[in-house]
Amino acid sequence: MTLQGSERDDFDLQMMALALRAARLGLGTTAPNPSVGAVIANEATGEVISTGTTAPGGRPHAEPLAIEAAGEAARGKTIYVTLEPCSHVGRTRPCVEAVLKAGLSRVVIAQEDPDPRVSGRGVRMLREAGVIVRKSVLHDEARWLTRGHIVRVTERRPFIQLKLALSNEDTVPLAVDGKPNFATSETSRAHGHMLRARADAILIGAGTLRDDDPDLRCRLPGLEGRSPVRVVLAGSSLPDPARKLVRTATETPVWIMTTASTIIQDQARADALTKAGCRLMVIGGVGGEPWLPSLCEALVAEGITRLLVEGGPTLWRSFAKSGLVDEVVVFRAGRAAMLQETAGTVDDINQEIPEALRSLLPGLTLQMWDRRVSGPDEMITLRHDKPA
Ligand code: AOF
Ligand code: ZN
Repeated sequence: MTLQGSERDDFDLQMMALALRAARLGLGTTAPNPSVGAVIANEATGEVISTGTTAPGGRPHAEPLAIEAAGEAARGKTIYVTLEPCSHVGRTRPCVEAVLKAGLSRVVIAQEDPDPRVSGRGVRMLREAGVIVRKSVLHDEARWLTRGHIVRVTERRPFIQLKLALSNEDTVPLAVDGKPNFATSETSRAHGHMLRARADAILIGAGTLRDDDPDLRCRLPGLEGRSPVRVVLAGSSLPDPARKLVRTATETPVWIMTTASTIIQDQARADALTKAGCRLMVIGGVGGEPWLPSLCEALVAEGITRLLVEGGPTLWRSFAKSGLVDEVVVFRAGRAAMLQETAGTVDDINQEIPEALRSLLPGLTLQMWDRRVSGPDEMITLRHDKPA
């Protein structure tokens, strides 16, 4: 028995949803490669045979891992992949070759790979070899999940996610006596740490470094190894070497991005920071301030595909004004009770974007994507998506 028509479409959707879950597991671990998910399944029986996620560091790719796990059982079956299988010879043989060798008879993909080395060639090679290929299953979701890779290739910038924590009056909590003033709950902070785990790099401005003296590592139990590179954007002056971040630079990397003139002004401090294990990186500036497109270029050149911008307001505003924002995650302290119960859907009332975001993120047209309870707080995800 083989599934036909709408039954097969449903099965394809279910399997692609599973592949997307597999891909999500690798976010923040595969840069500069995208995290891809693959599932091998038997359409006739509905059995899931194996799954694969791009390995840490980006190789092996997802498909050969799923194929290896399936062994001979892959023959004649279907593979679901969140990105078109690659056709180029990289550090290993192309995934298309592995798919053909395994005898898979059908390939379902969510999206084509914009990498110029692939870009539709993977699909063509499979079809020429007689494999049935179905495209664009759960395309939009996959596109968002893989956005870091897409914008790296097409725009020379990483996926940019802003994280904001606001007090119950929707103001930015100020640091008190050099300690961050946490407005949001433990639950929201755990969510925040999850965002860190899924990022390749985390960025703060010099002001936040001075006022909060943050650590910026992922401290979720079991995910301590998932701390991203910590990047400080230092405008007019270099950070104080006594900061916590600098003192832990040999454990988790710290990159200080600044302009050439800022380094020249304080060469002694630049030397002290380098000696402490920080990496000083020169980026272009405009009117004495670092230029964000130059920061993006420097990050992409280092293989960063997903950037989490944690603070503070000056930095959020600069990113918003430059239109360099993909997603905004806002934690609003103590607001859970005000959230309308909508059984998982975002209704008209909940579509309203908090007024405070207008001044914090000027010029951005954001779309409400998700709104939920986070302990006593509210967690909102907004997206800034240009038409593809
Ligand atoms: C796949 N499956 O799991 C991933 C893919 O440097 P390489 O040789 O590893 O190739 C990297 C490119 O491969 C990357 O730019 C992207 O186009 C693709 N990633 N492809 O078939 C995977 N991660
Ligand atoms: Zn591949």
